[in-house]
Amino acid sequence: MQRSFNNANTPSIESSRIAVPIGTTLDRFIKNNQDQFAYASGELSQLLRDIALASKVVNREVNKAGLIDIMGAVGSQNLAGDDQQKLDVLANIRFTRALTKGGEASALVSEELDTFVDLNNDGKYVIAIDPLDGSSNIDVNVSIGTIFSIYRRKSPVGTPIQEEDILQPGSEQVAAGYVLYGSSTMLVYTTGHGVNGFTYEPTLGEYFLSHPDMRMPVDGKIYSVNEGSANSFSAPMKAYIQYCKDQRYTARYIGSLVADFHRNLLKGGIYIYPATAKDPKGKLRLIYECNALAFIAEQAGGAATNGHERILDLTPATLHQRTAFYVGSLNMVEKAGELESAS
Ligand code: FDP
Repeated sequence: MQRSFNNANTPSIESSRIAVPIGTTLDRFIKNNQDQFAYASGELSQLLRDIALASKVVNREVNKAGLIDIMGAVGSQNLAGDDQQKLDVLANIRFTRALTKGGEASALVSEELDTFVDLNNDGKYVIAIDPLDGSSNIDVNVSIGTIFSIYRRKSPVGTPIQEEDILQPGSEQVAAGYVLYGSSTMLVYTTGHGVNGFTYEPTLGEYFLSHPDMRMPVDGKIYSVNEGSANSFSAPMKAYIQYCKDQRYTARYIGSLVADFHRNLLKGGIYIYPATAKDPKGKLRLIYECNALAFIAEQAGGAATNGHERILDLTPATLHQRTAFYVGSLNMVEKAGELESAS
């Protein structure tokens, strides 16, 4: 089948494979691979380290969520209308602090903030982040995650941040990743040269390379979708679900995007959040949820679309724009797309 939905165009993932022994720390890995970055001046490396550091702090809080009074809603809602959980707020503070201190980032977009923040510095990068995704799972001890995207700013350094810096298509990402706070904590990221996963060793306080050069199986047998909304799915979407059942695929839906994505990345599968009656444009946010996972999926050999178009080709019109999201194994995403296009 044509790989029309995977335009990753990586300098051959084969050739960019790096011989790295298991036991390599994240810091060393970043340092050893710094020359792969298009503009290798060390600032992007520092941002990745800052993200890793903040994730360790958030990991600590997530792990003791049941022990102290940080669980439950804080009483306010973010712009998207979600109840803000205390851990969401805390994660937002931790990541914002870590990412703004060093001066590498000149602007920050967060799910938890109504508008973007112009950091008024000479940083070359713009960060989009969902500090704690899957917040409805916090109170029930189910895996949650952090999602991040890093872009280079377009407007000249030293001038105010412009819309063009913030509303960039996902294809402009220079790095993206996620942290999964699960049975173990993992950081998975790409800089456009394949995908690597690191597992946190809490007693040493270090991430170690555990999943070098991650590849998503081209075919999978898992479909992840909230079938409770199936009555309001489009006819092609209903047809795709029926197709999955006819193929005797396995249904697995945690309802926590990073966890569902990660499982499908490892085992092969598709995650779908389509348009529904409640969310006619889809529920997930393009800039700080879908773009990062789409970049990772493509770099691992998978694909991501909105049912019709490649996610990474979409130019956002607004900060909190939503989109339908089909992400996972290449053949599965293409099959779902074929049904959509046939309608
Ligand atoms: P949540 O509302 O818990 O924050 O990003 C939003 C998200 O979770 C995803 O993590 C998850 O996959 C999806 O929404 C779940 O939505 P439904 O409950 O509508 O299935």
